[in-house]
Amino acid sequence: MKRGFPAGFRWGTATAAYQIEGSTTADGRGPSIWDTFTARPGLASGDPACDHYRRYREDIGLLSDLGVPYYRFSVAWSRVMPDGRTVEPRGTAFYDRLVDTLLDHGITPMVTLYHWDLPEALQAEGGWPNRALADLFAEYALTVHKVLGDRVRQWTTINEPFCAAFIGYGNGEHAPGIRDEGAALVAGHNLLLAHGKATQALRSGGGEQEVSIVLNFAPVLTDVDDAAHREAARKFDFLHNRFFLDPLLGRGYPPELLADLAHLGTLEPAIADGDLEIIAQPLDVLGVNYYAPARAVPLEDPEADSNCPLPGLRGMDVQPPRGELTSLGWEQRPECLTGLLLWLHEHCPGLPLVIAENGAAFEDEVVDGRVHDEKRVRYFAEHLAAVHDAIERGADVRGYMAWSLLDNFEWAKGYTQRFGLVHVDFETQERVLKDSARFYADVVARNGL
Ligand code: GCO
Repeated sequence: MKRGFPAGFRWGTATAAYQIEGSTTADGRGPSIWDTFTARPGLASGDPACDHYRRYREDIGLLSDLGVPYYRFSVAWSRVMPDGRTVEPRGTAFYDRLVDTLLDHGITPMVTLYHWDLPEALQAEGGWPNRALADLFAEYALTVHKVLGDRVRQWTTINEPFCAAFIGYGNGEHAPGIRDEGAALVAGHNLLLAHGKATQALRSGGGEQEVSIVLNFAPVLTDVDDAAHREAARKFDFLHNRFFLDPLLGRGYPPELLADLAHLGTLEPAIADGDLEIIAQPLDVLGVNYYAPARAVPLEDPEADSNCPLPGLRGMDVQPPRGELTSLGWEQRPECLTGLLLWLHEHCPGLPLVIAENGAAFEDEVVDGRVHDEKRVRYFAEHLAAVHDAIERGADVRGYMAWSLLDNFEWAKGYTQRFGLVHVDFETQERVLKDSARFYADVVARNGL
């Protein structure tokens, strides 16, 4: 073995409720914004997805066969509280069974409370641009903690607020499909506030727990090292990588970012007295999602809108990716993961990091019932080596969750993109381990590459 990971390194796989569960009307579940959004023409529905709501035992059996000791999953707010407020015991019972079954197999559950599936009833009240959702989210967090807190230690409040705010309410490519940049910025702030209040609620629930939030990062590359390119990269970097991180660390929004967004006129008025203190609750761990870098280029007209999810971030454009791409068209740059982890280590002193998602979509080759996915194996091998490099150079990385256990519902892309270690035939729901699953199981068993 060339690269050993630290003792106790947490190896896991990750999924999200709406991407795998299906059964969207079972046992009193209420509609979420993703049910409403995917009812639009041309979009695939998240039901049945992987039919995991009914097949969870089989899926946990797969996890157990693979010998991967941690499992990150999300709870659907609309199952636990169909209208966003009233508890549905059949919904909480599902997660109760799921956690028990994981523990029976010796697998440690890591719970994410929000992976984008807001109850539609709360969207009807304005969705995330409505500040009142922060308190409702804290009540939901406490409810789930009451049910699972005796067995679950690892809690993540929110997954990728960048996407929930800016892709959901900015460019509208994700649910709820709203294009209103000013509202998107307020949604971003309210998601942070919701995180802070939920963290307080979880801690008030007692017990020994580790609270985190999961952010998606995109290191920004430029072709030319001059002032204009550096400024274009700075703008995108601050929006993508620091809008959420800096307030969480107690530093507030970076002043340059506030200046970049000032003409939209909504973010600063949304910050009430005391908000930044609530947002800056101490974190035990930072969840890091990394898939690909971004490339930035300056626009000559400083007033020109950008092509990023928040067009009002003026004067820069995101350039097309380069090199051999994944099937989603994402650039493969493992060295950017090393750089990101080292930067986070410096930027967030004393905060342990866990990679909460990393993985790639490629087409699988199915031959005689075996599923070959050489490109995914290579992607994982290179990115794990990149994580190892970062650890060797001092980054405090405590774990790695492969995205994803199963091929699943890839949001606006429906079922066209396969990210799984396990191949799912969406006609028959048959699961078959891919070569990447065997590769990953081997890494986990040896705690190294
Ligand atoms: C995330 C995503 C996952 C996606 C994955 C690939 O947390 O980033 O929400 O749900 O499936 O990122 O796009």
